[in-house]
Parts: sequence; structure tokens; C-alpha cells
Amino acid sequence: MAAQTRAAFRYEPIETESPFARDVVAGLTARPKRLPPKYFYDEAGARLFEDITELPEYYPTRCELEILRERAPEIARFFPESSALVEFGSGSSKKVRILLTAAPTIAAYVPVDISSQMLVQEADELRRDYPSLKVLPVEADFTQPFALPAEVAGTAHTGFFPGSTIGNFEPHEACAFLRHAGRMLGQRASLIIGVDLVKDPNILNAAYDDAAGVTAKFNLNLLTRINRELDGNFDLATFSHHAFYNSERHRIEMHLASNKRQKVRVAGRMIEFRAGETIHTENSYKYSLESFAALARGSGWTPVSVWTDAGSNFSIHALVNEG
Ligand code: AVI
Repeated sequence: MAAQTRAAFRYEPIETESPFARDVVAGLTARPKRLPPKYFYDEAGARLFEDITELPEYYPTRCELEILRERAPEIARFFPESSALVEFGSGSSKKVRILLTAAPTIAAYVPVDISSQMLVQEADELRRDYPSLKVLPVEADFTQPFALPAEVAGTAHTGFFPGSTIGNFEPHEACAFLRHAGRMLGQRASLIIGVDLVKDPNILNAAYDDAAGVTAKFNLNLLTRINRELDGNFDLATFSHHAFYNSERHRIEMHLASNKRQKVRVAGRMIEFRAGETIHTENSYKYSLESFAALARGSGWTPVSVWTDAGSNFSIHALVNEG
């Protein structure tokens, strides 16, 4: 009987597991517990994120769209004629459409995203609306090296990385990403990148802990995903969403706090939680115009222009890779 019980909970050898299982087990057995934010975006998570972007408290999407709409002709000057526009983490194509309309000489659009469903659907709609544009989707985790389509090998490239997704990277990861983007896009390429700005902590706290509880659902959905994909038994009613601005580190932190002492099964392991213990699920770093320009310079890029919305909540930087 005892042997059978042990066998039932035998832990799978690490090499046979998916990257998701490996990262979750590593994160939940670390101290403090943590989970990588890239796993928020299963189908339900991607939908919840779209809902977040419509919330009254979540200003980044609205402010970035305001800048794009007002400054599209100036931004379009960074796109050489017949070049390819490479978007990192494309998701919905609302933002890039503003640029494609302002820069009709762009020859190819390369959306790169981990979610194939969204990629295929958006690519079809873009082909319909921009008939002379080559749309060449790449299904990839853009934080890892990936190959650009052969069709754009001989052309100039411009990168587009909106949404302040760079803020979800640790500063050393942001630097590694910018270096890898520079190598991939090539010398003389530009990168147009959205970066959220440091501001009143009350505005920041409300943006990540909205009154309707959508961000809480987005955070808790990670446990639903673990339950479904890794045979977990998290009881969501016993975990709470915590989000707050850490002013020393200039970042919003999101956590899931266990409301009680408990054990949870995940991928054949038992994970113990103390009452109040948290899983750190996301950081969202906020930069000043100067601190982001310094990060870009330290990562091999030259900042050449920057635009903000009227309220100075959000910024879009144009960087050039002078090699
Ligand atoms: C995708 N990323 C830039 C969002 C952010 O603001 O850091 C993710 C998010 N997390 C909670 N709300 C939105």
C-alpha cells in the first residue's frame, strides 16, 4: 500500500516534461515562490488581457493609442521604403494598423507571437484590409532567438514593440532582449518601443487592481491553467490577487496570496503554502524618459526621438541601431 502511494506520486523525470511544467515546478519550489508572467496568456488569459485594456483604470493602452494616432506621420519616417515591419508579441493588430496606414510603402509585416490562433486570425484580416502588404506571421516566443522569414532576408527591417511589454522583463532581461532585437533587425534598423512611465502610485495601483476585478481574474487564471494542464488542484477561492507599486524598484508587483496554510498538488508534486505566503506572478517596471534612454544606450541602441501622451503617462521611443 505504502509503495503504491509512493508510486502514485512519483515525480516525472524533468527531461520528459514540457517547459511549462518545468517552469511551474521550479517556480513553486523556489523561495519566494514565483511564476513567469508569459504563462498568463492561454486563450482565456489573452481574452482577459484584452478586457484589461478596456478598463477605465488601465491607462497604458489608451495613452499609447493616443500617441500613435497623433504622431503616426512622424513615427512613419523611421520606416524605410519597401522595408519589413517586425512586431514582437503582436496580439491584436489595433496599434500596428495605425502605422501601416501612415506608412503605405511598408512592403511586409512580420507579426511574431506565441499564440498561433490570434496570429492566423489577425493575419487574415490584415491581408484583406491591406491587399498590397505581405503578411508573414511567425509563431515563436520572441524572448528566445527565432528566424525571420526568408522572404524579408534582403530588405531593411524596423521593429515595433508596443504595450510596455518590455516592462514585464527584469532590467537585465530587457537589456538582453534589446541586444537580441538589434542583432536580428540589423545595423541601421530602428525600433519603435512603447514604455510606461513612473507616475503617482495611486494611478498605478488602481491600474493593476481595478474595481471590476478583471486583473484579479487575469492573475488567478494562471492557477486555472495549472489545474487544467498540469493536473493541479488549486482551490481558487483560497487565493487572492495582490498588486502594489514598489517605489524603490519602480515596479508594480503582482502576487497571488494563499489565504490559509495548505498543500496543493501540481504536476505530481505537493506544494506547501503558509497562510499569507504569495506566488510572485509579475513585475511591470516603470521608467522615466531618461532611465529608459540609458537602458537603450547600454543595450547597443541610440535613442533618437520620444513622444508622450498629453498627460505624460506613457512614452514611445524611437531607437536606432548604429551598430
Ligand atoms: C502586457 N503587460 C505590458 C501588462 C502590464 O501592464 O504590465 C500586463 C498586465 N498585467 C496586469 N495588467 C496588465
